[in-house]
Amino acid sequence: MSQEGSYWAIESLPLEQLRALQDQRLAQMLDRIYEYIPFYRKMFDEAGIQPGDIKGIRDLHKLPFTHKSDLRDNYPFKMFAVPQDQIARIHASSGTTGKPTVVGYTKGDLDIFDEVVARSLVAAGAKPGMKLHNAYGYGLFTGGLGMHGGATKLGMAVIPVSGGMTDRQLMILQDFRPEVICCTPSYAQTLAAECHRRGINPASLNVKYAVLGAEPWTEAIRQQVEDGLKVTATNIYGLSEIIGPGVSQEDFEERGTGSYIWEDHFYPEVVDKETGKPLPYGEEGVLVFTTITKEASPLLRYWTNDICSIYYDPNAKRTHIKMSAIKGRADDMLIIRGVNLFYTQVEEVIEKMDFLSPNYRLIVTRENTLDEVEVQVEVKPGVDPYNEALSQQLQSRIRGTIGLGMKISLMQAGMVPRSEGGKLKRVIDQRKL
Ligand code: DLL
Repeated sequence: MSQEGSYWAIESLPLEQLRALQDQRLAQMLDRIYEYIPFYRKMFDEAGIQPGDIKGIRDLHKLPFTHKSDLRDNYPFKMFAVPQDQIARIHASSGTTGKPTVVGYTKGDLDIFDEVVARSLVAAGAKPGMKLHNAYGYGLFTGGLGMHGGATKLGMAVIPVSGGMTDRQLMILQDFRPEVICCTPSYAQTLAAECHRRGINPASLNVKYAVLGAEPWTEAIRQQVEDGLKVTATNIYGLSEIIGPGVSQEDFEERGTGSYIWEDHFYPEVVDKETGKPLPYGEEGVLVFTTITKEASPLLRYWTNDICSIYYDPNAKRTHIKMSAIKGRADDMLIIRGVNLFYTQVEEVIEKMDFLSPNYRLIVTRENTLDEVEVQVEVKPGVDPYNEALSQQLQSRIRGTIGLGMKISLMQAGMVPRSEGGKLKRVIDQRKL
């Protein structure tokens, strides 16, 4: 069987067999973490539970969550479940405060990483023999090396460009003629805008597929990238703690219907943000993952803080569960004058107004005790940014849908900072400075 064929076998496994596989993998994982990770042994003992009491995935909800703070408390290597000499690679994700979160990989874990990224690339439209322009950063960040390994495994040629240096990226896109590009959605916007500015006809490039992730994005950004680079753009999701990119991926023929979670490796739950109770399929809450195959850094019920829903799609090609696009992170939620706000809500309003581009940012300030949000957003070419009526239109639409008054600053193209390659900061919260 070809490699793609063997992926298909697992991705189309009937649900009953998938559950049996998950149950078996979970049992082995629980035994391992109880035996080798003191943090988990203590957690089980304190809860009065033995690994054998958990009969399968259906009992997972009886166990406590693991939080990012637990990883920090066990910094750097105390959550590893294997001896140091079996560690083949170490990645780390830098938080906004304090020490980074450290993740170890055995050789076996790297094989899983390669496999899930290769499967994601196939779902995104890539094929062996194609070239991948990899503009995710190489380094401790999992994006660059993660995509690299998966593409190599699939039989692609990797161009390890890494992030930044847009001039060089454009030259490589033109001269090396890769069929697939991967980068953050905001950087794909930058590349599309630069092509336009320099008069490079995107149809003259050879790129057909864009695999975009590492930050939230919307259908408006998809449209902008697909039109601007003449590609089919899909969403790739992941986080270092669980493995890196390749935890879930959208199929290029099922765009907009959610991303498949590779649940033979990462078992997902969505739980209530306040109570931690599992929510029914389709309801929005915090995404939680249990890694059922990882050796070095296995995690039980890891609280990702990402907000989305999970559901089985009856029209899907594969049997695996899907997740909706991430709305934001629970800790990214802004509280403005008592109203909860995700920046993606403002983005959804912006994308419905045909005089605006999806290049925007929010500046949050506090005057005495009053929170203020300024929406800086670029108008489309040919639109007058000083047109008061347009500002007012946006302002009243935001007030009507979100329930908050915001200051509107319409801007000319190029005024809102662009991604230089990494994750783009859409919110500048000056209250915290
Ligand atoms: O961002 C891994 C990755 C690399 C994913 C390349 C996709 C592509 P971290 O740096 O640990 O890992 O950040 C993980 O980024 O919890 C989400 O909040 C956010 N995130 C990642 N992918 C998406 C996505 C990588 N497709 C954190 N949509 C996660 C929305 C995303 N948010």
